[in-house]
Amino acid sequence: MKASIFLEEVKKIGIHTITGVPDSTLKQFCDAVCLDRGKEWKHYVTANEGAAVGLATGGYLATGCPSLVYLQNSGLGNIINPLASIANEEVYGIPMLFVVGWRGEPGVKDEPQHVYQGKVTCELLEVMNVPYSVIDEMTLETQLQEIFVKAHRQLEKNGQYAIVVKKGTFEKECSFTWENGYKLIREEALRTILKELYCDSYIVSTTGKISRELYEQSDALYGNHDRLFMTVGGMGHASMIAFGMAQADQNRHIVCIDGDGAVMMHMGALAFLAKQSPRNLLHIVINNAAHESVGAMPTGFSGQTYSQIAKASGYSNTYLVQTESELERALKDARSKEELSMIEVMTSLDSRADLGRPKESAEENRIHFMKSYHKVK
Ligand SMILES: Cc1ncc(C[n+]2csc(CCOP(=O)(O)OP(=O)(O)O)c2C)c(N)n1
Repeated sequence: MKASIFLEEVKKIGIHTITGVPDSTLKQFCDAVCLDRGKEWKHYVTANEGAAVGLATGGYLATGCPSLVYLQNSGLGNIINPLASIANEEVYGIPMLFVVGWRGEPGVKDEPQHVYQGKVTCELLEVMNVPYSVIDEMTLETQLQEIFVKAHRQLEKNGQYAIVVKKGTFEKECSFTWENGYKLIREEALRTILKELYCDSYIVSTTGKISRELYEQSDALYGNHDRLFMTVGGMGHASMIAFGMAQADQNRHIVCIDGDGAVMMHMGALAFLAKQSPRNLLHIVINNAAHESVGAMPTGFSGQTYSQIAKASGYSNTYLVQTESELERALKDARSKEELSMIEVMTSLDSRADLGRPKESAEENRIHFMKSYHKVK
């Protein structure tokens, strides 16, 4: 299906605002919205999916028009609270259309973080009182029109409706590409970080390609990845996992390797970490100004730097680096200081087409990580 045809239907039911967090299943849809050749949409990439529900609520209060909120099904967790306690018909009754990318659909092989989430996706919508239809590459235009008739009816009753999108539904029609102007390649920066820190630290890494690149690079450099805990799901929570470890044993050095989109998703963690100021935690943010792992859509960030925000929040040391040698210097300096530090590394949008995925299950990764952590105690 062409995203442009889908968007025509969206327009017909009186939606002018599109907001959400990108997803690889919705890549073609997101590209079409970003390109917006007809300048038809108000489009906002929010910090997290719950924030998009907030935006849609305000938009409705001001205009009487519903908005479209797009998300990967992992974002359902982030929307549940505002959906149940603001938008639901038993509360304010705020109409909105959800477009949900379905990762982990039962019977379709997918990554471990998507399996359970995929299984409960439709049940979650049912329990949240959101009627839905599922579309895939076989869905005909006439069937889509019928779905939009149902959605429109539901929105007119001040309810919500969801269109659940299976993998491969949207065909490639146009491609939104851009450059952020930075030269350092993320995977090379990660290799430098591992060389400097892997042997005497434990690493908690964020969702997406950062973890996949760290996995391959630690294997290439050290023949194992036992000191790496990959936060494959729970986007935005890696720094709190790292803090949980750091506070439990102050004699261990913990490194969180985060992405800019992930930091933004739960940015309150920065203020919390600054207040706690663990001396044994180094927070590294790989900033490419995009959700690169799911198609490189720019984040909604203002252009201030995360290191500025960390500094203002109360981190003891912050560094902003753009080159390999600046990164090496910052790593050495931060490691010598034993105070809560953030190193923000500006990187390009490049990644390898042949990048692999972890070979063992998430549970096996957790077991190996804990064994390596407890063995040397
Ligand atoms: C709650 C939630 N929403 C959306 C996603 C889909 N997702 C996976 S990785 C990713 C992008 C991460 O961006 P960033 O942290 O900047 O790292 P980058 O991919 O740019 O290295 C997104 C949006 C997700 N996993 N979880």
